Amino acid sequence: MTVNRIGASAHNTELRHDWSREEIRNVYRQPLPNLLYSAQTLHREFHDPTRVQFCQLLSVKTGGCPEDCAYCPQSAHYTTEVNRGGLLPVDEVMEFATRARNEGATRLCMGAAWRNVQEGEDFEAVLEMVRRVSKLGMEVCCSLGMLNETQAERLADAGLTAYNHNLDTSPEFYGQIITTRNYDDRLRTLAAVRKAGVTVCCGGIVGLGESENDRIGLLQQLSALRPHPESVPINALVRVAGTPLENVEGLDPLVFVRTIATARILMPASMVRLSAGRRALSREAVALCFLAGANSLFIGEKLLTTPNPEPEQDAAMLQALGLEPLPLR
Ligand code: SAM
Ligand code: DTB
Ligand code: SF4
Repeated sequence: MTVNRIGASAHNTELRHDWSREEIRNVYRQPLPNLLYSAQTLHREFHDPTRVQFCQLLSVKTGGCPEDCAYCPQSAHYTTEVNRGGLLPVDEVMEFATRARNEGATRLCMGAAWRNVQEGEDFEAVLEMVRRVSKLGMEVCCSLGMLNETQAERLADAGLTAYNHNLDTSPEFYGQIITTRNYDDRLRTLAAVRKAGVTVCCGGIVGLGESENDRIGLLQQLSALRPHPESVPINALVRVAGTPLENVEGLDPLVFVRTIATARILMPASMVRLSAGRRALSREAVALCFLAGANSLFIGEKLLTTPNPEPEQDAAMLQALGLEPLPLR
């Protein structure tokens, strides 16, 4: 990395948006030591490898979702243990956000089990949540389903840092996981977010029963976005009883590591987030994810509706790995 006179860093590696599946396959399939070496090299060019950003999730509206995403415990199409709820009161969200900030989180992600954003009381309340959380000095991310340009602009005006909307998997496997909306719907929402000047948080899920080619297809789609999503969450499927994917074969942790390393190589400047599914990974597998270039994790007892590792266990893990929280920029 070179540093110019005003202190801004100029990177030698040019960001590419034209990776072909063939090229990505060659990256992904390398012997693991070579894959991790390239991922580490790029990681170090753009990021401090000893720092990880702590994010915290909050489900502000849980369950009863009209979409049929096969992985999701919040879909109304399946019978799961998730209880439906209305929108959380703004004060409750603020209490949660303040606690999260005190525990080291610098980003709060609020999720709602909606197909899409609709104008009205609930959206006004979400805008108020965004305004108030951003005043705490935290990055604020929302994941509220599809939205249009006007709604994206209103979120931007409220102070939203990022909007999370995942492509989840390859275009050709997508239809086997979700039938109630298509890939183009997702891309349209991402374009509206980008146009409003909100940063994009977009990634996917590994372990859905997809093929290697589907993981490569997802990574190709993500890397073709211009600019790259600033934030790329890589989730390992949390298999939830009652969903169609409850009995899908368990994910090989090294497949997860390879996916993260390839994401890091294709999108070196982005935050690559080790997202859902950490509970099923050993401490050593998580260490490999960080070596592969992940630089963020979710802290706290819960993800949206499913458990996350215990905070004490996470603290011990980070201590053993010598990783420090990334302070607010
Ligand atoms: N309803 C909104 C949407 O789908 O855009 C926002 C919330 S939704 C829960 C956000 C993301 O969580 C999904 O796109 C999916 O990638 C991830 N997700 C949901 N259930 C999951 C599970 N069981 N395991 C891993 N990731 C999951
Ligand atoms: C993302 O990619 N992962 C987060 C966030 N975006 C909203 C959600 C994970 C949800 C895991 C299942 C649950 O707890 O309900
Ligand atoms: Fe609804 Fe989002 Fe779950 Fe799909 S992932 S069922 S859109 S909450």
